Parts: sequence; structure tokens; C-alpha cells
Amino acid sequence: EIVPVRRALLSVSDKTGLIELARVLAGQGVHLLASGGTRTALTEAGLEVTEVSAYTGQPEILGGRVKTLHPKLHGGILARRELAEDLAALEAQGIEPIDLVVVNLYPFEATVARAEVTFEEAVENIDIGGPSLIRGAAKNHAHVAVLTDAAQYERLAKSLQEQGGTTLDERKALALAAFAKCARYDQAIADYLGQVVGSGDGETEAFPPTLHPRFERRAVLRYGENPHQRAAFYVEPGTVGPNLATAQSIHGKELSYNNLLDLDSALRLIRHFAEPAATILKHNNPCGAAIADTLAEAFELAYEGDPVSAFGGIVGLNRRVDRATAERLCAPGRFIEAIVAPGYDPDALALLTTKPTWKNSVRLLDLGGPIGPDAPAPAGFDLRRVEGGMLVQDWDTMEADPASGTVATKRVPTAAERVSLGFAWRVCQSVRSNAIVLVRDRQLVGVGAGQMSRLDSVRIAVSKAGERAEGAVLASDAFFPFRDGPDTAASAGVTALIQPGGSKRDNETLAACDEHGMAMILTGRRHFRH
Ligand code: 93A
Repeated sequence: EIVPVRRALLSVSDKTGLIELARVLAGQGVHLLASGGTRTALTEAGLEVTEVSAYTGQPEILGGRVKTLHPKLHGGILARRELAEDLAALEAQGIEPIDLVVVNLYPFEATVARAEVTFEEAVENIDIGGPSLIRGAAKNHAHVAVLTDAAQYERLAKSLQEQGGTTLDERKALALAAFAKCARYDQAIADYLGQVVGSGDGETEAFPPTLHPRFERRAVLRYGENPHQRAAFYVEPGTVGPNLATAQSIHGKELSYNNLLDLDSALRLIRHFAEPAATILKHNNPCGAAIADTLAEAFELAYEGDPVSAFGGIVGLNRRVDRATAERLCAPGRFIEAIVAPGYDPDALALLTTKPTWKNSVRLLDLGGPIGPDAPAPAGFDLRRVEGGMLVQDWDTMEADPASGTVATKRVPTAAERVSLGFAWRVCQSVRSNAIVLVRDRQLVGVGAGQMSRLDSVRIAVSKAGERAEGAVLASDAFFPFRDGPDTAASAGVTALIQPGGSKRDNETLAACDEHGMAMILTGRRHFRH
């Protein structure tokens, strides 16, 4: 399993650690091949080296642009040692296998970081031969080890000295690091060219020209969260919906940055429901949400949950929009900014696109397919930018049946309360923390979002609900640190609670619920959304 190193090719711009590594290699009887500058550095240190041009018979040409781009080198790197044909080809061409490639690239990033850099200088610092050597060696990691960073030298030297070569696992890890390095290098080139030459699609000013190899720009937006912020929408090629990348814009004005944020949150909420569900988002929080037997009814309940806030809202629906729902959407005095749904019946579409007071402005998105608990879960990771870096986490997935959590109180929730609690819990996940939601039957009637104190969120949710707090149930995205929250809910008439539990003072909260005759379910899972 250990592959020994007999021949190594060295070609490095940054000569840090080179001599030390080469001494170890030479000491192990490894034959050294090196490109011009690297060879000079090695011979000056008294090491015996073959210059690549002497080996290939091809001198360096074009001012160094072609140094190592030669079949005698690439053949020696890429040959499959277990294939008779490959070995025969090496033999016929007088090519020696190369078992180790040590390359670091022209310093493109450092070059373009210099204030006075010229475009020509930058272009000349695009390394072509180096990445080719690296990629060849990384591809053939079954037989070849590749070093792309001085930080890897010591470990390799140790492997040679202690085990006489490299293991497959070591070579695989080095290959991974090598491809990641090349990807970052190419990205730096694309970033630079993007800044210099613009986007190339007729935009006067590219924004931003490139971002990450994983994402492709779908649209330049009019502006970001505010008019002084430039903005664009990027999608991940190959993404599986339902999501904003797979949805089609079928009517209305261009989607704005804030529209896209709200539409995404709307989809995140309605995907939890198998039954007809509707939600209305404002400032990235749901102000309305409901499930019902029909979509029209669900929308009506969602809108009426908080009609003042719902004006100008973003609507998410998990069923094809029919005429009855369109009529509710267009009811007098209502104004909707955008709708996302898994399709629109022709008569519904006709109504939505001709409502005179909307002046053709409603933005309609067609998901093109169903959305619900059975739809594919979001792929990849949840990414969030911070200054100087990025935070990465798994998506916050929803448990299958939250209302089946542990009943902690003396009183067990009724069947109707359980339905409401399950609904409330799923809605609560889409609300900014500290999140408190109040639900009556299957209608959201009060939301406390984004407060620094959970008690304030309860107070806001209760005041939003008004009289409808009487007989409502409450969901809390994280545990109650004190009993004041449940006490406030109880005095407003709330009958049951759902929350993760896990506070030091859970027993106080529990005692409060028992005193007030409230039922409480502990889910054991938190759904912060900061
Ligand atoms: O200009 S290149 O793209 N053409 C090549 O064929 C080539 N081969 C290696 N640059 C090439 N390199 C790069 O030269 C290596 O990636 C390394 O950064 C540098 C080492 O050159 P020297 O050994 O002459 O100092």
C-alpha cells in the first residue's frame, strides 16, 4: 500500500522550505527534476538535480510560458502503474515515472494585491504549467503524491523517513488540498478579471463579477436592502427545488432583494404542511399563516390574522392557485406585493393580472412543482456572511411530528390543542428569535418576533392577538428562562404551550403551567432564527 518515491519533480515560485525538503528526498535516494529557477536554488545548495529541459530535450520557451508543458513530464505523472499499456507507452517514449510533484504557483493573488500592478503583469502571473502538473498528480493520486504548500513538506519528509513512502490516504488528502488550491487560484483570476473587464453582459458596472465557483449570477437586482446598496441574485446550478432558483417569474415587476428574502422565508414556512397552507410575510417574518381544508380558506385566515400588517405582504401558498383563492387575494382593500405558489389556474391568473388597483404590479412566481413535507429537503449548507469570513451550518430541519413531544404538565393537551400546537411550532421556526407565536385553531393570531427579551415577545404576541388570545395556544422557539412568559400567556387566556424545554428553571415554568391549568409539550429541539 505504501508507494515509494523514486523520482520527484519540483517547480516552485516560493522557495520556502525547498532545500530542507530536497535534502530529505536526496537522502532517500530520490532523483530530483526541477524547472529553471528551482534547479538553480537547489544546485546552489549543493544538491544534485536534473533540469527539466535537459531531461525533455525541450528548452524553456516564450519567456518561461512553456517550461514544464511536456509529455515526458505529464506522461511520467499520469501513467497508471498497473496498466501494461501505460507502462509500455512510457518505455517506448523513454519516459520515467514521477512519484512526487512539488509545485507552488506564480503568486497571482499577491501580484494583483499590489496597488501599482499593471494588467500585463497580472496576466503574466497566471500560472498555466503549474496547475497542470498539480492537477495531473492529484488525478493520479493512486500512484503520485502532490505537495502544493510548504506547510505539507515536513509531514511528507516524515512519511518517507518512517514508512518509506506515502499511503493512499495521505495521497488522497494531498489531492483534495491540491484541487481546492487550484479552485481558489482560478477564482482569484476570475475575480481580478471581473473587476477589470466588467461582467461582459452589457452591464455598465459588474456587481459582483464573480462570487464563488458554486454560484452563478441569475440577475442583477435594482438594489439591495436599501437603494444605496448594489445587489445581485446568485443561484446554485443543478439545485433541486422547490426553491427560488427553480421557480419561474411569470408576471409583474422585477423581484427586489427584499422580495426574494421574503419569498424564501414564505417557502420555508409552507413546505412544512401537507394540508392547504398560506402565509404572508412582512420584513422577513410571517404576519399571517393558516392551514385549512381549501387554499382559499387558508389564505383568508392568514390575511385576517393581521390585515393591517398583511397589506403589501409577500404570500406563499402550497397549492395551485384557483379562482376562489384569487378572488380572496384580490378582495377590495387588499394589496399583495408578490405570490409564490405551485402554479396558477388560467382563470385565477386572469384575475390576478388584471386587478386595476394593483396596476399590473403583483409579482407572480410559479414553483413549477409541488411543495410540502415530501418535497426534497434543501441541499448543501446554510451560509451566512460575516465580516472577514463566513458561517456555515446545516439547514434547520423540522421534526416530523413536533406535537408528539413529551407532555410535561399535569394536564394533557386535547386533540384540538395538539393540532394547533403542531401548527404553531412549525410557524414559529420561520419567525426571527426571540420568537413567540399564538395560534387559534389553525390560524396565526399573534407574533412576537426579534425581541431581545422573550417576555417582550410574549407581550407583543398577546397584544397582537387581542381577544383572540383567549383559548389560543403558544409556541416558543427556545425555552422559557423564567416563568414570567407563561404567566403572561396564561393571564391572556392561552391554554397550551409548546417549547423545547431545557432551562435550569424548567420546573418553575412547569409549576406556572400547572397552576394555570395549561398543558405544555416539550419538543427537545430549538429553532432559533437569528
Ligand atoms: O508560465 S508557466 O505557466 N509555464 C509552465 O510551463 C510552467 N511550469 C511550471 N509556469 C510554469 N511553472 C511555474 O513556474 C510553477 O508553478 C512555479 O510557480 C514556477 C517555478 O519556476 P522556476 O522553477 O523557474 O522558478
